Amino acid sequence: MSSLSLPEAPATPLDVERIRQDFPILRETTAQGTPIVYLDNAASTQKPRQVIDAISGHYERNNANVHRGIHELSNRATDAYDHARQRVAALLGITDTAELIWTRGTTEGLNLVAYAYGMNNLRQGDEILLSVLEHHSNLVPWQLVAQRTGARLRFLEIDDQGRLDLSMLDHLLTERTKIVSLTHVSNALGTVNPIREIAAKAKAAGALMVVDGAQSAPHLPVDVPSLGADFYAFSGHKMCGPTGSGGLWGRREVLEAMPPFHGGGDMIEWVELESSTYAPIPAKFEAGTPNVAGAVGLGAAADYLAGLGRDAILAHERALVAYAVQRLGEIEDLTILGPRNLEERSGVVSFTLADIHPHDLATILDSEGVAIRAGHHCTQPLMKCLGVGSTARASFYLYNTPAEVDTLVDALHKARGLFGY
Ligand code: C6P
Repeated sequence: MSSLSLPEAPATPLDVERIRQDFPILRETTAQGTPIVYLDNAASTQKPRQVIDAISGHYERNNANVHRGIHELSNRATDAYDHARQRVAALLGITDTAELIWTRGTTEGLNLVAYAYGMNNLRQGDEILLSVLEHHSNLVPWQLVAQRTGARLRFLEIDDQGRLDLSMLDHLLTERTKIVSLTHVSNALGTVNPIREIAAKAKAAGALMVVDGAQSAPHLPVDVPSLGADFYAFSGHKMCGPTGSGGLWGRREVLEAMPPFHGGGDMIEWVELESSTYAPIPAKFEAGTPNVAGAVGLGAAADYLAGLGRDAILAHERALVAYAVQRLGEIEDLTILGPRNLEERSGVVSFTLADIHPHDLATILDSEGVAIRAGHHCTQPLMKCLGVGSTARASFYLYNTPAEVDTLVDALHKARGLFGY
């Protein structure tokens, strides 16, 4: 068995065995009684007891609509809702909490910017600079803006390790560039982009900088305002929070100058039959009854991550990825995509194994209790660039262990055998 000759497990600053006790779902097994090894964290992370309790506690003790009622429960719900915003803002280094707008996740945050800003400010001849690394959520909204306004989409390309070709910035960033919208971390390859450096160049060119933070907020100790961008979108469910929760940070001046995205209750100051004035930010962008329990759960998730320590989480993931890359490297015919320098990647390891279709690999791994994602990862243009239809992707988080990496590797050896390699 490979366990006889395993490399030494990496040192981690986290007490992972204790942390795992916080996550009830990690005790789940398959129908055959095999422990489930959850390595699909880039898609969605699991939730600790603290988050689950915060949500059920909200419904058990504080549930009512917010900002409307003058009664005990509405006041409690409003306090919890506002407190959650402060907790999430604190985690991300946001000092002006009005700059943090609740959304359903990254997709909604990026659409908010595309519609409320892009549709209203761009015109024929303007350019939007994206990259071939982008998730569909940071492509399709801009395609819609371009189709409607006549703006043109331009793209940064990547090198053979999936890193952005920053030399292209010199000729792609011009006075025509009105928006630069890039992912901080690639969900398909794990590449960490030098956002601060790019944002500085975008600003110098007079463009607005938008950051897709879906894969950075959960994993990196991000201090959002200091990235130098104008917008940063993230998803709660990828950082121990509930599905349907998330946020968009925007620079106050830009948010105040922008028209609303959705119209309805709670986002107004005064309404006449023919026109309205709007509430100050963030309410201006939060029409309708919000996802109060989602915000409360995300607030609890922010406290949980802050309690573990953002640097410690990153160090743990880095150690785990280094171990995974080393162990996966032992498997013949396995190719790891993305940056070779581990400092340039996050907790995502995308790979192909011989000519086994990634969906077949994922199915065999699933029969061994190992959950990975296989497919195009909502990055079809990137897959085309890489010359692959799809990849298999293992993605790690704060509760994963080196032993789980070993289980992944054993399952891949088994898959290889089943395919006659
Ligand atoms: N990526 C993955 O398995 P939502 O769905 O709104 O929470 O996040 C969208 C999104 C945007 N940008 C990046 C970089 C992302 O990784 C994601 C979500 C998941 O990779 C689901 S496709």
